[in-house]
This record gives sequence, C-alpha cells and structure tokens, in this order.
Amino acid sequence: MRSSLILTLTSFSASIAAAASIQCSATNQTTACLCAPNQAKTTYPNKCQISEVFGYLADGNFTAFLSKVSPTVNWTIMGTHPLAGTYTNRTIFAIDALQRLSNTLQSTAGTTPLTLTQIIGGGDEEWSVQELHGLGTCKNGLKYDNRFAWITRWSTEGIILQVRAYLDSALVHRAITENESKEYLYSDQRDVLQAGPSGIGCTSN
Ligand SMILES: *[C@@H]1O[C@H](CO)[C@@H](O)[C@H](O)[C@H]1NC(C)=O
Ligand SMILES: *[C@@H]1O[C@H](CO)[C@@H](O)[C@H](O)[C@H]1NC(C)=O
Ligand SMILES: *[C@@H]1O[C@H](CO)[C@@H](O)[C@H](O)[C@H]1NC(C)=O
Ligand SMILES: *[C@@H]1O[C@H](CO)[C@@H](O)[C@H](O)[C@H]1NC(C)=O
Ligand SMILES: CC(=O)N[C@H]1CO[C@H](CO)[C@@H](O)[C@@H]1O
Repeated sequence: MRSSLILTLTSFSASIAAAASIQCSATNQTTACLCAPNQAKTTYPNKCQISEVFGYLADGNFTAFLSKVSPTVNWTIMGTHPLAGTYTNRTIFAIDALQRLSNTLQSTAGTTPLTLTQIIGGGDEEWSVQELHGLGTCKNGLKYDNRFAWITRWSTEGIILQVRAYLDSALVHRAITENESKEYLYSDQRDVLQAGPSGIGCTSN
C-alpha cells in the first residue's frame, strides 16, 4: 500500500477498444464502452478520458489515479466524520484520507472497490460529476457499501484540480472509529499529516 503512494507521473495512454468486439449497454461506464466509438477532442477530458482515470481506482491502482491529481489539489470531503475537511496537498489527501479509509477494509485484491457508475459533464465543460460505488468489507466485518458523488474540476491537460466529494458520513465514521481508533480529531482544514494508526510513519511521497 505504502509503495502505491509513490507518486510517479505516468503518461496518459488511452486504450481505445475495437468497437466491433464489445457489448455495451447505455449505462455501461467502462472505458471500453465510453471510448468506442472515438470521442471528439474536447477542451477538458471527455467521458472516455475520465473513465480511464477512474478505471485506475476500480483497479485499486492509486499510483496511477494520483498521477492525474494536481499536487496542490483542493479536495473537500463533505460531511461530519473523521476524514471530512479540505485537503490542499495531494500527499496529505492520499495518506490521511484514501489510505486511512482503505486500511479499514479487508484486502480487496482482485475486486473492484470503487466503481464508476455515471459521469455527468466533462468534455467542453470544466466540471464533471462522477458517481462512484464503493463496496467492500471492513476488517471487523462491517459491510462497506458507500455511494459517492465527486464534483470535479479539470485542467485542460486532464488533471484533477478540485473535488467536492459527497458520501455517506455515518458509514465512514463507523469504518474509521470501529477499525482504527476510538478517538480522532475533527478538522476543517487538512494541512498536516495526521498522527494515528495509519497516518503515523507514513512517508510523504
Ligand atoms: C461493459 O462493457 C464491457 C466491454 O464490453 C464488458 O466487458 C462489461 O461486462 C460490461 N459491463 C456491464 C456491467 O455490462
Ligand atoms: C498502474 O497503472 C499504470 C499506468 O497505466 C501502470 O503502468 C501500472 O503497471 C499499474 N500498476 C499496477 C499495479 O497495476
Ligand atoms: C478550496 O475550495 C473551496 C470551495 O470548494 C474554497 O472555499 C476554499 O477557499 C478553497 N481553498 C483553497 C486553499 O483554495
Ligand atoms: C505536501 O505535504 C507533504 C508532507 O507534509 C510535503 O512533503 C509536500 O512538500 C507537500 N506538497 C506540496 C505541493 O505542498
Ligand atoms: C479499533 C478497532 O476496534 N479496530 C478493529 C478493526 O477490526 C479489526 C478486525 O476485526 C480488529 O482487529 C481491530 O481491533
């Protein structure tokens, strides 16, 4: 997990599936379906490009996902729970939010913990909305079934600059407090690495 947080910038390589060989429904948000037929080039990432970025999350490939996030991203996690607040540093977001949450879950190897269910906007619009479905089991057996809406602002280079993430606060609160520590600090501004079972000892970058 720690090594997956090593933020290496990788080049954006869109894989365009051959239209003839795939079976797609209107609600299928996979890269294969959203990239075929080819979408016109747009100012901001189109649905094909957005689905590839979010495909990394479905693969559990945080390194690749984070390579598409600005180092100075403004990421607000909405709600009232241990991870809520505004993060303005990608590393701190990755360790204090993404890693803390994923550490409460049982190993998800071979599964799709965070699936893209819908993209709204993007293309010639600076903002898009992704609906995501997080499904898993916490280390204590708690069923983790969370629906997210991430309101996302993109750069013209396809990098995420800003996010407002809406989610089930009560579930995140339970996942963290029942699987990590009974105590936590609530903070509106997340600008330091948090001490704690998973925050402490984590290296930045
Ligand atoms: C979506 O399309 C892909 C590519 O054809 C296919 O592999 C996948 O099974 C489809 N998913 C669903 C939920 O229909
Ligand atoms: C993560 O994605 C990158 C970019 O596509 C790829 O080079 C790398 O092999 C992936 N890592 C894993 C563990 O799949
Ligand atoms: C981050 O974005 C929020 C709006 O979502 C804004 O209120 C806040 O001032 C921004 N913070 C920084 C440091 O840019
Ligand atoms: C983000 O925070 C880490 C850990 O404190 C720090 O090493 C890094 O320089 C910060 N990055 C930016 C872009 O401020
Ligand atoms: C703080 C806490 O209760 N953590 C628990 C989370 O779940 C695992 C697996 O059941 C326990 O070992 C931890 O004690």
